[in-house]
Amino acid sequence: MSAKPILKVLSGEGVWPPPAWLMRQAGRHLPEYRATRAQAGNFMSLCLNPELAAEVTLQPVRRYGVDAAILFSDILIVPWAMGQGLTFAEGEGPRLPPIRDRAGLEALDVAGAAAKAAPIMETVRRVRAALEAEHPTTTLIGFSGGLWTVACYMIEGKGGGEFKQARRLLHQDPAFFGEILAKLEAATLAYLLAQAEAGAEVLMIFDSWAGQLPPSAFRKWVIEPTARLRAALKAARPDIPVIGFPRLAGPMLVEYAASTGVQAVAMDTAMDPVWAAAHIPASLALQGNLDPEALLAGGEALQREAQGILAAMKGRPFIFNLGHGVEQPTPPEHVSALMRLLRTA
Ligand code: 1CP
Repeated sequence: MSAKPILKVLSGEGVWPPPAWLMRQAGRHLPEYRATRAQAGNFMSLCLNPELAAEVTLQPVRRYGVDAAILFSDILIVPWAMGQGLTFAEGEGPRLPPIRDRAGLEALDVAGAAAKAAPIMETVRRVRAALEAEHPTTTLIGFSGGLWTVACYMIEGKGGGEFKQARRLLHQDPAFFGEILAKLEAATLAYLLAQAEAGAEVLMIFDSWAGQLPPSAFRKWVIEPTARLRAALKAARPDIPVIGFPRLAGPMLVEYAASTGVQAVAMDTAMDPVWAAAHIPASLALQGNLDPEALLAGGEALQREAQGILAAMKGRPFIFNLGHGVEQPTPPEHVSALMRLLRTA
């Protein structure tokens, strides 16, 4: 049996107080992150610099003693590795040349993606070695985007909106949409397996825009591809648990949990943890779901919201987290206060 609390929870064991980590724990709320990012230049050069990316991955582990390190990278590295252009304009989020026709689809190079993603795997190796040496109970989480969510950016060319082009395309030309997803699926599977080979102990699938879809499309473009990905991962690496995050799935979370084969589902901020505890079988772990704004606010709001989640999750396998990423203006002392509260839960 593993001595790592997160691996225990993901094997179905209840651990209390629950282990904890935070989405976007490595990022702009940390002064040490801002310093390292300035050294790297821009966000992409930070992601592709194994020394600096490993450093920022480890920063929240050192500062807060969180139970997981999540690889510092981005879900859009996979389309980038397939040859789709990707830039992060300061303060504007990602920009990609949108795929709207066959030429865009055919330009995607699945076979070449592994070589381009090689620096990310070097980051994984470095982080894992550092954890084994200095933080032996901390789990290394690798990740990818969910296929639907990454396709949203590939088709739309940017974030920030409602992904209407992507949503239109899947209804208007499901065959073409399916071809984009098939290439993305092959590249994503190889990318996740490479992370596992390099030392990731858990894989998380971020389907941040799952909640944009009606139930029929949710089944076809979120549940089915996630189940295929999960089955293929399991065939190659039965030892690696998977956390699924179909953000804003609402009641579709139940079907997602039952049909994808993941070991844990991550609850978004809007999910009622009491409802989730009643509807998701206790054989699966839950993760989440403190409002990042309550963490930013701190004080009474933080204590109250965190206690409510703990009360709902007590007695089942659970990993404490946020319902979405840490907000940039969050004072690091609030994160430290949250960790103190959790350690004495
Ligand atoms: O300038 C900067 O520092 C860039 C900000 C940033 C960071 C810190 C981006 C751009 N990506 C990341 C890192 C990142 N992204 C991680 C690292 C590990 C950690 O959690 O600490 C992870 C897991 C992601 C995943 C990611 N990227 C998601 C899924 C999770 C979520 O937040 O919903 C999504 C949707 C993205 C796309 C993306 N990348 C970056 C931005 C600003 C966005 C969102 C764009 C939009 O609003 O649509």
